[in-house]
Amino acid sequence: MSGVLAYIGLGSNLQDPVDQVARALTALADLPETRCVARSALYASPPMGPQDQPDYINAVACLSTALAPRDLLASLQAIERAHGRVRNGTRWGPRTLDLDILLYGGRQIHEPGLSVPHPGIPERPFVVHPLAEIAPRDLVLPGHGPLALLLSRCPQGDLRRLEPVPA
Ligand code: PH2
Ligand code: MG
Ligand code: MG
Repeated sequence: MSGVLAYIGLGSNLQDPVDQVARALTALADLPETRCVARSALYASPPMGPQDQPDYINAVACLSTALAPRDLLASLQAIERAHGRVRNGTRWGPRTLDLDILLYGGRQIHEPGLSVPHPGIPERPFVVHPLAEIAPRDLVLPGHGPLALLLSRCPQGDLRRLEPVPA
C-alpha cells in the first residue's frame, strides 16, 4: 500500500479521557487503507481556552494512509461520533473526543472545514511535545518550519507525560 504519512492529534476531557484516547488510537489503526506507524504516550494538561472544564488527555499518532485528506477527515469525524461527540458550537468547549489532522504529508490545504497543517500547532504544547516524541526533528511543517524550531519555542509548561499503563 502506498501511503502518505499523516499525523493526527487526539484529545478528550469527558467520560474517562484516558480510555477515550486509548480506544481512538485502536480505531485509527483499524481504518481502511491505513496503518498506524507510531503513537506517542498520553499527556495530561489543563484546558486551553475556557477554564471551567476538566483537564485534557492528548496524544499524537502517525498514520500511513492511502485515504485522501477529505476521506481521512470524514473517517475521523465518524470515530468522533462513535465516541459520543456532540458538536454544540462551543469553541474550545469540553468534548469526549477530538481528532484533528495535524499534517498530511507535506501538503498545505486551505479549504472550508479543513486546514492542514492545523493552524494551532505552534502554540499548543499538548500537540508539539507528543508530535516531537514520534516525528523527526527535521520534519518540516509547511508554513511553520522544522519541528525542532517549534519545539524550541513551545515550553512544556503544565503538560505532563503519563507513564504507559502496563498491559
Ligand atoms: N482542545 C480544545 C480546547 N482546549 N486544551 C487542552 N489542554 N487540550 C486540548 O486538546 C484542547 C484544549 C478544543 O479542541
Ligand atoms: Mg482540536
Ligand atoms: Mg477538532
